[in-house]
Amino acid sequence: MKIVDARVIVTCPGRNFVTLKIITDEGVTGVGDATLNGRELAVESYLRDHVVPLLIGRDPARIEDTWQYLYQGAYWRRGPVTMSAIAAVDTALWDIKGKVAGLPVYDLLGGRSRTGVTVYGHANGETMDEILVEVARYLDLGYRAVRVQSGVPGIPRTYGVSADKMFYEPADAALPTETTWSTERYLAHVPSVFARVRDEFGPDVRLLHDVHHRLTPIEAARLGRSLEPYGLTWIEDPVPAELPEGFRIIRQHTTTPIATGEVFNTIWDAAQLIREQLIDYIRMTVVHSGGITHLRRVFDLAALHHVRSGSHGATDLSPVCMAAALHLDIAIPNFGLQEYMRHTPETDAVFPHEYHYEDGYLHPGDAPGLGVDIDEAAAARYPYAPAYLPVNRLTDGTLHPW
Ligand code: CS2
Ligand code: MG
Repeated sequence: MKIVDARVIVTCPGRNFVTLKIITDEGVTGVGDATLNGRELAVESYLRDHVVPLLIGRDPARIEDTWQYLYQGAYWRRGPVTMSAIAAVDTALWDIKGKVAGLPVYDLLGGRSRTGVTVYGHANGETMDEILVEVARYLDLGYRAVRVQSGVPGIPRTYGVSADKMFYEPADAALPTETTWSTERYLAHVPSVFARVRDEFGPDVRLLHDVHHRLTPIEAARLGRSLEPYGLTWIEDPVPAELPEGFRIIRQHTTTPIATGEVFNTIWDAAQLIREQLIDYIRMTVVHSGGITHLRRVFDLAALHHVRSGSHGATDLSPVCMAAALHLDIAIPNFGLQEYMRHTPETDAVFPHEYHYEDGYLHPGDAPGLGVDIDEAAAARYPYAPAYLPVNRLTDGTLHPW
Protein backbone atom coordinates (compact mmCIF):
# COMPACT_ATOMS: atom_id res chain seq x y z
CA MET A 1 0.00 0.00 0.00
CA LYS A 2 1.20 3.53 -0.80
CA ILE A 3 0.18 7.05 0.15
CA VAL A 4 -1.00 8.78 -3.03
CA ASP A 5 -2.40 12.04 -1.70
CA ALA A 6 -2.80 14.10 1.47
CA ARG A 7 -5.12 17.07 1.89
CA VAL A 8 -4.92 19.79 4.54
CA ILE A 9 -8.41 21.02 5.32
CA VAL A 10 -9.03 24.26 7.24
CA THR A 11 -12.57 24.80 8.42
CA CYS A 12 -14.35 27.08 10.91
CA PRO A 13 -17.66 25.59 12.07
CA GLY A 14 -17.77 28.11 14.94
CA ARG A 15 -14.01 27.86 15.56
CA ASN A 16 -10.99 27.00 13.39
CA PHE A 17 -9.74 23.46 12.90
CA VAL A 18 -6.91 22.11 10.72
CA THR A 19 -7.23 18.48 9.60
CA LEU A 20 -4.94 16.26 7.56
CA LYS A 21 -6.52 13.53 5.45
CA ILE A 22 -4.15 10.90 4.02
CA ILE A 23 -5.31 8.89 1.01
CA THR A 24 -3.82 5.54 -0.09
CA ASP A 25 -3.76 3.80 -3.46
CA GLU A 26 -6.19 1.20 -2.09
CA GLY A 27 -8.73 3.86 -1.18
CA VAL A 28 -8.22 3.58 2.62
CA THR A 29 -8.03 7.04 4.23
CA GLY A 30 -6.97 8.33 7.63
CA VAL A 31 -7.44 11.63 9.49
CA GLY A 32 -5.30 13.59 11.94
CA ASP A 33 -5.92 16.81 13.87
CA ALA A 34 -3.36 19.62 13.34
CA THR A 35 -5.14 22.50 15.10
CA LEU A 36 -2.97 25.03 16.99
CA ASN A 37 -5.28 27.63 18.45
CA GLY A 38 -4.54 31.15 17.16
CA ARG A 39 -1.66 29.91 14.93
CA GLU A 40 -3.64 27.56 12.67
CA LEU A 41 -2.28 28.68 9.29
CA ALA A 42 1.34 28.11 10.36
CA VAL A 43 0.62 24.39 10.76
CA GLU A 44 -1.43 24.33 7.56
CA SER A 45 1.55 25.69 5.63
CA TYR A 46 4.04 23.42 7.42
CA LEU A 47 1.99 20.41 6.38
CA ARG A 48 1.03 21.51 2.88
CA ASP A 49 4.35 23.05 1.84
CA HIS A 50 6.86 20.88 3.74
CA VAL A 51 5.32 17.55 4.80
CA VAL A 52 2.76 16.41 2.22
CA PRO A 53 5.41 16.21 -0.56
CA LEU A 54 7.42 13.83 1.67
CA LEU A 55 4.46 11.52 2.24
CA ILE A 56 3.61 10.71 -1.37
CA GLY A 57 4.76 7.19 -2.26
CA ARG A 58 5.48 6.15 1.38
CA ASP A 59 4.14 2.94 2.91
CA PRO A 60 1.43 4.02 5.42
CA ALA A 61 2.15 0.95 7.58
CA ARG A 62 5.56 2.38 8.64
CA ILE A 63 4.30 4.65 11.41
CA GLU A 64 7.44 4.75 13.56
CA ASP A 65 9.75 5.24 10.60
CA THR A 66 7.59 8.06 9.25
CA TRP A 67 7.58 9.71 12.70
CA GLN A 68 11.38 9.56 12.90
CA TYR A 69 11.70 10.73 9.30
CA LEU A 70 9.64 13.86 10.00
CA TYR A 71 11.19 14.53 13.45
CA GLN A 72 14.86 13.80 12.86
CA GLY A 73 14.66 14.56 9.16
CA ALA A 74 13.58 18.19 9.67
CA TYR A 75 16.84 18.82 11.59
CA TRP A 76 14.90 21.54 13.54
CA ARG A 77 13.34 19.65 16.42
CA ARG A 78 10.35 20.19 18.71
CA GLY A 79 8.06 23.22 18.92
CA PRO A 80 4.26 23.35 18.71
CA VAL A 81 4.04 23.88 14.94
CA THR A 82 6.36 21.00 14.05
CA MET A 83 4.90 18.64 16.64
CA SER A 84 1.27 19.39 15.68
CA ALA A 85 2.12 18.67 12.03
CA ILE A 86 3.87 15.39 12.94
CA ALA A 87 0.91 14.53 15.19
CA ALA A 88 -1.52 14.91 12.30
CA VAL A 89 0.47 12.52 10.11
CA ASP A 90 0.96 10.02 12.94
CA THR A 91 -2.72 10.05 13.94
CA ALA A 92 -3.85 9.55 10.34
CA LEU A 93 -1.46 6.61 9.93
CA TRP A 94 -2.81 4.90 13.09
CA ASP A 95 -6.32 5.44 11.70
CA ILE A 96 -5.29 3.77 8.43
CA LYS A 97 -3.56 0.88 10.24
CA GLY A 98 -6.68 0.21 12.28
CA LYS A 99 -8.91 0.26 9.23
CA VAL A 100 -6.59 -2.10 7.35
CA ALA A 101 -6.50 -4.49 10.35
CA GLY A 102 -10.26 -4.18 10.91
CA LEU A 103 -9.57 -3.20 14.55
CA PRO A 104 -10.17 -0.11 16.67
CA VAL A 105 -6.86 1.65 17.39
CA TYR A 106 -7.10 0.81 21.12
CA ASP A 107 -6.78 -2.86 20.17
CA LEU A 108 -3.54 -2.10 18.36
CA LEU A 109 -2.32 -0.39 21.55
CA GLY A 110 -2.86 -3.49 23.69
CA GLY A 111 -6.63 -3.53 24.11
CA ARG A 112 -8.97 -2.07 26.70
CA SER A 113 -7.74 -1.53 30.25
CA ARG A 114 -11.11 -0.16 31.42
CA THR A 115 -14.75 -0.07 30.39
CA GLY A 116 -15.06 3.70 29.90
CA VAL A 117 -13.04 6.92 30.01
CA THR A 118 -13.93 9.07 33.04
CA VAL A 119 -14.30 12.68 31.97
CA TYR A 120 -14.54 16.01 33.74
CA GLY A 121 -16.72 18.95 32.73
CA HIS A 122 -16.37 22.68 33.34
CA ALA A 123 -18.65 24.35 35.87
CA ASN A 124 -18.09 28.07 36.05
CA GLY A 125 -19.75 31.29 37.09
CA GLU A 126 -19.15 34.90 38.05
CA THR A 127 -20.96 34.38 41.35
CA MET A 128 -21.22 31.58 43.90
CA ASP A 129 -24.90 31.04 43.08
CA GLU A 130 -24.10 30.56 39.39
CA ILE A 131 -21.31 28.12 40.22
CA LEU A 132 -23.55 25.98 42.42
CA VAL A 133 -26.17 25.75 39.66
CA GLU A 134 -23.49 24.71 37.16
CA VAL A 135 -21.91 22.03 39.38
CA ALA A 136 -25.39 20.60 40.02
CA ARG A 137 -26.04 20.53 36.28
CA TYR A 138 -22.90 18.48 35.59
CA LEU A 139 -23.74 16.07 38.40
CA ASP A 140 -27.25 15.67 36.94
CA LEU A 141 -25.64 14.82 33.60
CA GLY A 142 -23.75 12.00 35.33
CA TYR A 143 -20.29 13.57 35.64
CA ARG A 144 -18.13 12.26 38.49
CA ALA A 145 -15.51 14.99 38.15
CA VAL A 146 -16.05 18.72 37.73
CA ARG A 147 -13.61 21.56 37.15
CA VAL A 148 -14.70 24.71 38.99
CA GLN A 149 -13.73 28.22 37.80
CA SER A 150 -14.98 31.34 39.49
CA GLY A 151 -15.15 35.05 38.85
CA VAL A 152 -12.94 37.06 41.22
CA PRO A 153 -14.51 40.11 42.93
CA GLY A 154 -12.96 43.27 41.50
CA ILE A 155 -11.68 41.63 38.30
CA PRO A 156 -13.97 42.24 35.30
CA ARG A 157 -13.29 39.02 33.29
CA THR A 158 -11.61 35.90 34.61
CA TYR A 159 -10.14 32.90 32.82
CA GLY A 160 -12.55 29.99 32.55
CA VAL A 161 -15.77 31.93 33.17
CA SER A 162 -17.96 32.20 30.10
CA ALA A 163 -21.42 33.34 29.12
CA ASP A 164 -22.23 30.13 27.24
CA LYS A 165 -21.81 27.41 29.85
CA MET A 166 -21.81 24.39 27.54
CA PHE A 167 -19.66 25.71 24.67
CA TYR A 168 -16.75 27.67 26.14
CA GLU A 169 -14.68 29.49 23.52
CA PRO A 170 -11.82 31.74 24.65
CA ALA A 171 -10.43 32.51 21.15
CA ASP A 172 -13.08 35.15 20.82
CA ALA A 173 -11.85 37.96 18.54
CA ALA A 174 -10.03 38.66 15.27
CA LEU A 175 -7.33 40.42 17.33
CA PRO A 176 -6.48 39.56 20.96
CA THR A 177 -8.77 41.08 23.59
CA GLU A 178 -7.24 42.07 26.95
CA THR A 179 -8.14 40.83 30.41
CA THR A 180 -6.95 42.00 33.84
CA TRP A 181 -5.46 40.02 36.71
CA SER A 182 -4.80 40.41 40.41
CA THR A 183 -3.05 37.51 42.15
CA GLU A 184 -3.88 39.00 45.56
CA ARG A 185 -7.64 39.09 44.89
CA TYR A 186 -7.57 35.63 43.32
CA LEU A 187 -5.72 33.97 46.20
CA ALA A 188 -8.00 35.63 48.72
CA HIS A 189 -11.15 34.42 46.96
CA VAL A 190 -10.65 30.89 45.56
CA PRO A 191 -10.54 28.89 48.83
CA SER A 192 -14.00 30.19 49.80
CA VAL A 193 -15.37 28.90 46.49
CA PHE A 194 -14.16 25.35 47.11
CA ALA A 195 -15.25 25.45 50.75
CA ARG A 196 -18.78 26.20 49.59
CA VAL A 197 -18.82 23.68 46.72
CA ARG A 198 -17.49 20.87 48.95
CA ASP A 199 -19.98 21.74 51.64
CA GLU A 200 -22.88 21.74 49.19
CA PHE A 201 -22.04 18.59 47.18
CA GLY A 202 -20.24 16.36 49.69
CA PRO A 203 -17.05 14.30 49.49
CA ASP A 204 -17.74 12.08 46.44
CA VAL A 205 -17.49 14.48 43.51
CA ARG A 206 -13.94 14.95 42.25
CA LEU A 207 -13.13 18.66 42.07
CA LEU A 208 -10.48 20.27 39.87
CA HIS A 209 -9.27 23.81 39.26
CA ASP A 210 -7.21 25.43 36.48
CA VAL A 211 -4.82 28.24 37.49
CA HIS A 212 -3.77 28.80 33.86
CA HIS A 213 -0.07 29.45 34.58
CA ARG A 214 -0.69 32.62 36.63
CA LEU A 215 1.21 32.13 39.89
CA THR A 216 4.81 31.91 41.09
CA PRO A 217 5.87 28.67 42.81
CA ILE A 218 5.48 30.06 46.33
CA GLU A 219 2.06 31.55 45.50
CA ALA A 220 1.04 28.19 44.05
CA ALA A 221 2.25 26.51 47.24
CA ARG A 222 0.01 28.84 49.25
CA LEU A 223 -2.96 28.09 47.00
CA GLY A 224 -2.37 24.33 47.21
CA ARG A 225 -2.13 24.46 50.98
CA SER A 226 -5.26 26.59 51.35
CA LEU A 227 -7.23 24.11 49.20
CA GLU A 228 -6.08 20.99 51.08
CA PRO A 229 -9.20 20.80 53.31
CA TYR A 230 -11.40 20.45 50.19
CA GLY A 231 -9.56 17.45 48.73
CA LEU A 232 -9.10 18.55 45.11
CA THR A 233 -8.13 15.94 42.51
CA TRP A 234 -5.71 18.51 41.08
CA ILE A 235 -4.77 22.12 40.58
CA GLU A 236 -3.76 22.59 36.97
CA ASP A 237 -0.94 24.68 35.51
CA PRO A 238 -0.25 26.50 38.80
CA VAL A 239 2.86 28.13 37.28
CA PRO A 240 4.30 28.55 33.79
CA ALA A 241 6.09 25.24 33.30
CA GLU A 242 9.27 26.23 31.48
CA LEU A 243 11.16 25.89 34.78
CA PRO A 244 10.53 22.33 36.01
CA GLU A 245 12.66 22.71 39.14
CA GLY A 246 10.27 25.46 40.30
CA PHE A 247 7.72 22.72 40.98
CA ARG A 248 9.95 21.46 43.82
CA ILE A 249 8.93 24.54 45.81
CA ILE A 250 5.23 23.74 45.34
CA ARG A 251 5.83 20.11 46.35
CA GLN A 252 7.67 21.09 49.52
CA HIS A 253 4.57 22.85 50.85
CA THR A 254 1.41 21.11 49.77
CA THR A 255 -0.21 17.72 49.23
CA THR A 256 -2.74 19.10 46.72
CA PRO A 257 -2.00 17.12 43.53
CA ILE A 258 -0.54 18.98 40.55
CA ALA A 259 -1.42 18.63 36.85
CA THR A 260 0.38 20.27 33.96
CA GLY A 261 1.40 19.86 30.33
CA GLU A 262 -1.27 21.25 27.98
CA VAL A 263 1.30 23.53 26.27
CA PHE A 264 4.07 20.88 26.17
CA ASN A 265 4.90 19.24 22.89
CA THR A 266 7.60 16.63 23.51
CA ILE A 267 8.64 14.15 26.17
CA TRP A 268 11.59 16.46 26.91
CA ASP A 269 9.23 19.14 28.25
CA ALA A 270 7.80 16.65 30.75
CA ALA A 271 10.74 14.37 31.56
CA GLN A 272 12.13 16.12 34.65
CA LEU A 273 8.69 16.77 36.13
CA ILE A 274 7.84 13.10 35.72
CA ARG A 275 11.18 11.62 36.80
CA GLU A 276 11.31 13.73 39.98
CA GLN A 277 7.60 13.05 40.66
CA LEU A 278 6.93 16.79 40.79
CA ILE A 279 3.50 16.34 39.20
CA ASP A 280 0.67 13.82 39.56
CA TYR A 281 -1.05 14.18 36.18
CA ILE A 282 0.45 14.89 32.76
CA ARG A 283 -2.00 16.81 30.59
CA MET A 284 -0.39 16.55 27.14
CA THR A 285 -2.62 15.47 24.30
CA VAL A 286 -2.32 13.88 20.88
CA VAL A 287 -2.42 16.93 18.58
CA HIS A 288 0.24 19.05 20.26
CA SER A 289 2.50 16.18 21.32
CA GLY A 290 3.55 14.41 18.15
CA GLY A 291 0.57 12.08 17.89
CA ILE A 292 -0.31 8.71 19.37
CA THR A 293 3.23 7.35 18.93
CA HIS A 294 4.92 10.07 20.97
CA LEU A 295 2.20 10.54 23.59
CA ARG A 296 2.25 6.80 24.29
CA ARG A 297 5.95 7.22 25.06
CA VAL A 298 5.19 10.07 27.49
CA PHE A 299 2.48 8.04 29.24
CA ASP A 300 4.79 5.02 29.53
CA LEU A 301 7.48 7.16 31.17
CA ALA A 302 4.80 8.60 33.47
CA ALA A 303 3.60 5.12 34.44
CA LEU A 304 7.07 4.31 35.82
CA HIS A 305 6.84 7.32 38.17
CA HIS A 306 3.28 7.13 39.53
CA VAL A 307 2.12 9.91 37.21
CA ARG A 308 -1.25 9.47 35.50
CA SER A 309 -2.69 10.94 32.32
CA GLY A 310 -5.12 13.85 32.35
CA SER A 311 -5.29 14.77 28.69
CA HIS A 312 -6.23 18.24 27.59
CA GLY A 313 -9.62 18.16 25.86
CA ALA A 314 -10.59 21.77 25.21
CA THR A 315 -12.79 22.75 22.26
CA ASP A 316 -9.78 23.87 20.24
CA LEU A 317 -8.75 20.21 19.90
CA SER A 318 -10.96 18.79 17.16
CA PRO A 319 -13.12 15.65 17.45
CA VAL A 320 -10.31 13.88 15.56
CA CYS A 321 -7.95 14.60 18.46
CA MET A 322 -10.62 13.63 20.99
CA ALA A 323 -11.16 10.28 19.26
CA ALA A 324 -7.41 9.58 19.24
CA ALA A 325 -7.08 10.60 22.90
CA LEU A 326 -9.90 8.23 23.86
CA HIS A 327 -8.21 5.25 22.19
CA LEU A 328 -5.08 5.96 24.25
CA ASP A 329 -7.10 6.66 27.42
CA ILE A 330 -8.88 3.33 27.27
CA ALA A 331 -5.69 1.36 26.58
CA ILE A 332 -2.99 2.74 28.90
CA PRO A 333 -2.54 1.37 32.43
CA ASN A 334 -2.03 4.80 34.06
CA PHE A 335 -5.10 6.68 32.83
CA GLY A 336 -6.23 9.42 35.22
CA LEU A 337 -8.96 11.67 33.80
CA GLN A 338 -9.92 13.09 30.41
CA GLU A 339 -11.06 16.68 29.97
CA TYR A 340 -14.27 16.92 27.94
CA MET A 341 -15.52 20.24 26.64
CA ARG A 342 -18.38 19.70 24.26
CA HIS A 343 -18.11 20.79 20.64
CA THR A 344 -20.97 22.66 19.03
CA PRO A 345 -23.49 20.75 16.84
CA GLU A 346 -21.90 22.44 13.76
CA THR A 347 -18.48 21.01 14.68
CA ASP A 348 -19.92 17.57 15.42
CA ALA A 349 -21.59 17.59 11.99
CA VAL A 350 -18.30 18.39 10.20
CA PHE A 351 -16.54 15.59 12.11
CA PRO A 352 -18.88 12.56 12.29
CA HIS A 353 -17.64 10.31 15.11
CA GLU A 354 -18.32 7.06 16.91
CA TYR A 355 -17.32 8.21 20.40
CA HIS A 356 -20.16 9.01 22.72
CA TYR A 357 -20.86 10.20 26.24
CA GLU A 358 -22.80 8.13 28.74
CA ASP A 359 -23.17 8.55 32.49
CA GLY A 360 -19.86 10.29 33.21
CA TYR A 361 -17.82 8.28 30.69
CA LEU A 362 -16.76 8.72 27.09
CA HIS A 363 -16.54 5.58 24.96
CA PRO A 364 -14.36 5.49 21.84
CA GLY A 365 -16.68 3.06 19.98
CA ASP A 366 -15.61 -0.13 18.21
CA ALA A 367 -15.23 1.01 14.60
CA PRO A 368 -11.97 0.03 12.87
CA GLY A 369 -9.38 2.83 13.09
CA LEU A 370 -10.24 5.90 15.15
CA GLY A 371 -13.96 6.01 14.34
CA VAL A 372 -13.90 9.64 13.22
CA ASP A 373 -13.91 11.37 9.83
CA ILE A 374 -14.20 14.80 8.24
CA ASP A 375 -17.15 15.60 5.99
CA GLU A 376 -15.26 17.68 3.43
CA ALA A 377 -18.37 19.12 1.79
CA ALA A 378 -19.66 20.32 5.16
CA ALA A 379 -16.18 21.64 6.09
CA ALA A 380 -16.05 23.69 2.88
CA ARG A 381 -19.09 25.67 4.01
CA TYR A 382 -17.10 27.24 6.88
CA PRO A 383 -14.07 29.29 5.71
CA TYR A 384 -11.20 30.15 8.07
CA ALA A 385 -11.82 33.17 10.31
CA PRO A 386 -8.91 34.78 12.21
CA ALA A 387 -9.36 34.26 15.97
CA TYR A 388 -6.92 34.90 18.80
CA LEU A 389 -6.78 33.97 22.47
CA PRO A 390 -6.88 36.94 24.87
CA VAL A 391 -3.80 38.48 26.48
CA ASN A 392 -3.70 39.35 30.16
CA ARG A 393 -2.28 42.28 32.16
CA LEU A 394 -1.87 43.07 35.83
CA THR A 395 -3.87 46.04 37.10
CA ASP A 396 -0.78 48.28 36.56
CA GLY A 397 -0.60 47.23 32.89
CA THR A 398 2.22 44.66 33.11
CA LEU A 399 1.79 41.74 30.73
CA HIS A 400 1.04 38.53 32.66
CA PRO A 401 0.30 34.95 31.53
CA TRP A 402 -3.28 34.63 30.29
C1 CS2 B 1 -7.58 25.23 29.12
C2 CS2 B 1 -7.77 25.47 27.68
O1 CS2 B 1 -8.92 23.33 28.84
C3 CS2 B 1 -8.06 23.85 29.53
O2 CS2 B 1 -7.60 23.36 30.53
O3 CS2 B 1 -6.43 25.58 29.75
O4 CS2 B 1 -9.09 25.90 27.54
C4 CS2 B 1 -6.84 26.48 26.99
O5 CS2 B 1 -7.08 27.76 27.49
C5 CS2 B 1 -7.08 26.43 25.53
O6 CS2 B 1 -6.91 25.11 25.07
C6 CS2 B 1 -6.17 27.37 24.76
O7 CS2 B 1 -6.29 27.15 23.40
MG1 MG C 1 -5.88 24.24 31.28
